[in-house]
Amino acid sequence: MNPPRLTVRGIRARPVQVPMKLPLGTSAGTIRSAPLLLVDLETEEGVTGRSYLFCYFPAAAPAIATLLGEVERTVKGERVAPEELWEKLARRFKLIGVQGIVRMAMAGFDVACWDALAIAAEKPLVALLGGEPRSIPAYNSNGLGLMAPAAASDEAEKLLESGFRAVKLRLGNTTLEADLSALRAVRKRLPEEVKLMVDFNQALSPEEALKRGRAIDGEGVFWIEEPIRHDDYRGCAELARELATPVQIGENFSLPQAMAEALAAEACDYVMPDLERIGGVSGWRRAASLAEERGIPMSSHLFPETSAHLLAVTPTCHFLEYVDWTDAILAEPLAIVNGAALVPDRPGIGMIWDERAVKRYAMA
Ligand code: SMN
Ligand code: MG
Repeated sequence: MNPPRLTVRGIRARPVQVPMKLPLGTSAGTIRSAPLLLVDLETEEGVTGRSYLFCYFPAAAPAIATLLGEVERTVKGERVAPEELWEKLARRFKLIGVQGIVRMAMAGFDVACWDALAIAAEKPLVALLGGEPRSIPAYNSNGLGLMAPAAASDEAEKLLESGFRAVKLRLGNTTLEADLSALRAVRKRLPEEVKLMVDFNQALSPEEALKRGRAIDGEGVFWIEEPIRHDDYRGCAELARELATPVQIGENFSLPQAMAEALAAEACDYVMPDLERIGGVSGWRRAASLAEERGIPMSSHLFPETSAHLLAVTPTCHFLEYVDWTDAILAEPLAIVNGAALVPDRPGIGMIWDERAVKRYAMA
């Protein structure tokens, strides 16, 4: 890798709230529109790097934008060298802690740095990282929240329309019986070869998770995601040992260190780091090495545009989580063909904002 020389000029952060076609009902609450923070890294050389953050709550977007102001003050005039700038920012934020929304702001800046470097090199990000554009198996993670069995099975069938061969159902209803009815209705409606993942979003106690997990074993589920508190690695390890269905965790790994601890505890069968929590492209690359060392299949959480490039150079690449939330604000949204995401052969990550849409969805 011989990245071109670029200098940080400034960072622009714009909060938008993009409507979601299907609401996402999780055991921890329902999300009906996506609060995003669009990040533009401007360089003295005229190249702009882009990324976005998913803020979960609208109120978090302006808070993260404020933190990006502090990032800008810390790195203005510096050479765009993402790993070195991560270290510099980690020193700047040591007292408050590189966690939560501070870490998200740092990750958003890191991803924009990598995008700028790839654009300046006139290569897709995947090529800057030593790979080449290819297609990545994806599952459709839109919708399919907590809902009654009949509605869930109708929605699951619709999710296959664009050629997907895998979907994810959210569970964690008040009773095991309700979870089983939703699961069975969806499983019955889907062709046998279609993979069905389930996600509890940390809803269960370890005892309840063992009980529900055992009931789910044998129901044709591809993975059980976050059944219990995300950082109870001992509890996760027991579930991974006891259950026949693979246990998936990782969207809440905070930086590669947390993933290293989880893997050392044998907390899961699969991992799915999240770009803004693992530490951007720089954090992802370290996470991918950890997964490779242990031979653990690695998927992504949200951010399908950047994750597609990263999974293409991840040795244990498993599944891309596909959500369509950015379709409305991107000039060229991520393409899905036969249930796989196509890594675009454009410079950088390949995200150009549709400025009219950005204006339309600007947060009040
Ligand atoms: C999820 C929950 C909340 C927001 C986005 C995504 C979910 C997932 O855990 O894995 O898709
Ligand atoms: Mg999840």
